[in-house]
Amino acid sequence: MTSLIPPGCPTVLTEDDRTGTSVETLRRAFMDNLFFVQGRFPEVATKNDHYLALAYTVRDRLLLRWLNSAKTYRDQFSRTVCYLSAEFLLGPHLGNNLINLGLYDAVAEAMQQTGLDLNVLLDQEEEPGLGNGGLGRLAACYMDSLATLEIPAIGYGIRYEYGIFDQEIRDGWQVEITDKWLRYGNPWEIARPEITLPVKFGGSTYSYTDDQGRYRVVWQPHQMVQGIAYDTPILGYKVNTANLLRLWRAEAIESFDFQAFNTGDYYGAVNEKIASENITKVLYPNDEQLQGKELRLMQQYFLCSCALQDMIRLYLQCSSDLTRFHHKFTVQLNDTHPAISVAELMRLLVDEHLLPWDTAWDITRQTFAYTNHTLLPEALEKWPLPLFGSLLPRHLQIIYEINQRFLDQVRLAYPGDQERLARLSIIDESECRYVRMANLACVGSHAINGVAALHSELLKQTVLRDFYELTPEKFSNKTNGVTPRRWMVLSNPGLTRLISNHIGEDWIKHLDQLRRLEPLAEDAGFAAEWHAVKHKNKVRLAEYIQQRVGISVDPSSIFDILVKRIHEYKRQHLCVLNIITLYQRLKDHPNLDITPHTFIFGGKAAPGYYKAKLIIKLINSVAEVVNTDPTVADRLKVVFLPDYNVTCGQRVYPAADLSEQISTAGYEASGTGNMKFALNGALTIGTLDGANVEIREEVGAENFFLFGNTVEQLQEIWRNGYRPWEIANNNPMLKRVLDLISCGHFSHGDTELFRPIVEHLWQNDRYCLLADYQSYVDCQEQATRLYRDQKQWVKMSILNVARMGKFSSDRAIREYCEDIWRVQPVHVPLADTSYIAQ
Ligand code: 7GP
Repeated sequence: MTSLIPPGCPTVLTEDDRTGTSVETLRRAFMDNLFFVQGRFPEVATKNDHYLALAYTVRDRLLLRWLNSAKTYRDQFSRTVCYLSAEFLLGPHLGNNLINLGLYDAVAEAMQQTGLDLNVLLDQEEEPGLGNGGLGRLAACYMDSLATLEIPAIGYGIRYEYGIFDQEIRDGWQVEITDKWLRYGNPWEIARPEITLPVKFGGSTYSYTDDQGRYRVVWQPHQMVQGIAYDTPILGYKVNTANLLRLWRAEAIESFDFQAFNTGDYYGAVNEKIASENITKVLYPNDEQLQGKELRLMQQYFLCSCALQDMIRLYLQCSSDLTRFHHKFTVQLNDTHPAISVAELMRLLVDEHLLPWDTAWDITRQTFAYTNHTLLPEALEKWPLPLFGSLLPRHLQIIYEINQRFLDQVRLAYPGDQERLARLSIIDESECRYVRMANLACVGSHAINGVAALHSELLKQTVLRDFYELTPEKFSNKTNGVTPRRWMVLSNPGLTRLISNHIGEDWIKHLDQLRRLEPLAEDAGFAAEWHAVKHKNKVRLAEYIQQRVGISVDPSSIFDILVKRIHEYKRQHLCVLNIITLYQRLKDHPNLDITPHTFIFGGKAAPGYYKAKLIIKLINSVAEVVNTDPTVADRLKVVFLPDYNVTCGQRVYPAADLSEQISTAGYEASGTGNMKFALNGALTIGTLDGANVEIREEVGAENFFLFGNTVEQLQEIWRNGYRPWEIANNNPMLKRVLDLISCGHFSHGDTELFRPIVEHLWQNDRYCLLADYQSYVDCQEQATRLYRDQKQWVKMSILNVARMGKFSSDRAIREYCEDIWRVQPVHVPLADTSYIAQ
């Protein structure tokens, strides 16, 4: 067994204040940290002091596991997964770490003995919002599963000083506020100022032949910055494995400052420093839309260069033979944001470590694998050649070389097929010239995957078709999953307790075990408890809504929830069309007997995405009218929860009855919110899009509210010439709904405000809302009618949860490990702590 204990040390376990787990030890450690770390005595300590003292208490227990993991991996030179991602949307650490350490109840008790409420302390944590949405949150779920499955892994990312903006709603509009998440410090990270790596930008290259006759290229940069590592331990669930999340911050290189300073240009020096540090200042708040900004490319390259240099540094600590680099590391590219890695690894191996091109190329291709997360053409990254070449001149040369060799192979495979050659080329030669990052990722990887079965199929048929035809063996599907630790155990303790009382706790690590709930779907007593848990969660959300936005909602109404980034393809406005339809019906028939209905929305719009912001305004405008109309008499309520983030998700998923997954078929790559809802007992109303298809397969068609056109049907509609205006003119209710928006009913008479939305629906309707409208309204009606039969509803809810086992991120990670990464678990023994205690 690996041990941190030197030979000869006594091996008696003692409960010490940094590692012990009894209530008494935890309480004492907390007081100790309050005093000696926070420098406070109890009478003057603030909530934040309490939170930090507790965070440090928990961190000590993490560090023990982290050091043991690091030591084990180093001793064994373990094969390691590196997950490269521009985003990690982690959510708050404290609660999750308590769950994974198995210390939640003990700590709650220790706090209570100190006169504190753990929930209040949990609420103090600023969440690290280092991501936009699905892609960043997936990275966080995968880090949790990697550690839980005892897979050696490092997550490499960027330590943005400002994460995703905080959203405020003023007069119904989104207002963005900078997210100063580091303001009160971050107890979960450890700065590693001794791990700094240089990153170059700009300048030019020259070549020469060295004294051994080798062709060498030297890159003389215009600017240099350094990346500083900040490490956060990511602990698995009830294992000793704690993996590393290493985020990089950019800083000016000291010597550069001094140079300018010595020549008297003090302000110039400071400016240089500021420019360097800007690289990691802020997360780009665009979701699924490319913003071709130079600073963004700098961020991407900065991350990749730091990560790859760090891997090589770690490798060389144990071996000098870089030709086996890919045996030690396997690197997953989380979409194309880190795709520049392909050229950077080539540069490092060829220019700096003097490997022959072919050897380096072999290593590179065997190192990388690429996950695609979207089919939206506006999200496919491409960089204008002049921008790329001025920032990364050496990489452009390398990409040309890669491309030339690649296209030679294509020519052999498809003689004379110039069009195919142009489509496969890494360089887009049409009009302006661009570097296509998806092409670079495909050429430089040994594996390529989509994130749900349908998405992976569509990838092969559309955006990556030529690559699929060329190298079909590289392609596979890895349907997304979510971690049941954060998304059930932490956020829904009531449901967790109920499930565990009946089938034990194994399901938390083996989510398939939820199947054992199936027989209980017929058990009246169990169903009553199930219903009670949901109701309690709804009461809690209702209280939060009241406190946050001042709207009172009835917990016995159906909670129908749509939370995700705001995007036209996700069709929040389709949900609004249904709300207005219901409203219109009530106006027509004030005594209509409808199921009381609470619609809850949440989500951020990219700050530059005007239509998405207008959709938020529309939701809030409709809410204002509907919530106060006496005819409605509280039977319909519409709520927009501001600042939807991980923390808010944890409140929302457990309280949902109906989960809205209503994107246009073929546009949502997978979705993961759909999984979080269903795992918390919500039924889904959805289209055959992304992972909805597989969720429906698993839970059974009879337990899923399906509506809308399929991908094939939509293709047919467009082929025949889609005419949304005909649909509207032929559907009196739909026409009235659209007219009601247009005539200013929800905008105090302003007939211009929502024109961009309504006009687009009439004339173009790219996302086919009108084509799916009637089917959606009918399906909504069917769902809300069924909700009145609570017995049936609860049964369907139980069956949904029982059959959702597939959607654990543990399953997804196992598939990546077997098919792509070829990596095995490494058990981490917990070294005796008496050595540390002495
Ligand atoms: C999202 C997809 O929209 C979502 O369907 C999927 O579940 C998630 O990734 C995780 O795979 N995509 C993004 O968040 C994104 O930014 C652009 O994609 C690259």
